[in-house]
Amino acid sequence: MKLASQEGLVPGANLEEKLEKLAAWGYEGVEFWGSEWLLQSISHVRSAVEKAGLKVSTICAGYRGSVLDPDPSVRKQAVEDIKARLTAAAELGAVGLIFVPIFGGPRIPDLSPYKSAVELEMDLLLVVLEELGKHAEQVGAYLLLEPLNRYETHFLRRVEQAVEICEKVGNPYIAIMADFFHMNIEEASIPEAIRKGGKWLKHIHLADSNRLLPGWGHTDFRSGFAALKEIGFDGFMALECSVPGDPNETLPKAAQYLRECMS
Ligand code: LER
Ligand code: MN
Repeated sequence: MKLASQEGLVPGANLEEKLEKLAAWGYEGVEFWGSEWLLQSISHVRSAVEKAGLKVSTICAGYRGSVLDPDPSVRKQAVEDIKARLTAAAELGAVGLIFVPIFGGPRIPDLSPYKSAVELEMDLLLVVLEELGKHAEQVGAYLLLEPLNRYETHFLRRVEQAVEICEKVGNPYIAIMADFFHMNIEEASIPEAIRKGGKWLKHIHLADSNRLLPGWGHTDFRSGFAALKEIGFDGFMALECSVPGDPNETLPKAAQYLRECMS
């Protein structure tokens, strides 16, 4: 298990300074937001990351549109943007692209008694994932389904549901990332959710119960990390949270705390 942080959490005048600090504090990877800037800066980012002795763990979202929108042009935009970010992830040597199927409520109408909005969304998602999975496989980067919590989505909230989707699609490049903050709200047991995620789990987001840095809330990271060890997870766990206090002190302290929880 390797520690990473989202780039936006790290203080510094430029990318090089941020990466240098992360490496000095004991982080091994960095996660980038999937911005247009990132897509235009592949070689700069690759050399800066290499120079710091880090790896790009993942690209987090950043695509426009939505694959579950009723407007075909909005869906097309999402599919094109997601493919571009999967390609960028492969070029950066990252594990893959983090993908949330839909934020908020349904946008597709309820057609019951034929099919409810959620049933229609699931049908549509499976078709879209087949196409995205082919691209992911071709470039060699995972598309990582991220379950959120009930306050952020009506749709995909538990790791077990994501496993069902992966099994239905049947392409190993459609996989899962689990976020401790969302699991803390939605899962009856975080270790059990991780065990169910098993081989499909390729990335982790770290935040405590209050979405502050790990160690500033009451989530039990030890039992979660023990379950990750049990399933043989050897990927990155990236910080995605608010950083209290002076990040120059609290980011290294969080890394130390997380290493203690892993041992
Ligand atoms: C949103 O709450 C979240 O956890 C992000 O990783 C989604 O891109
Ligand atoms: Mn997350």
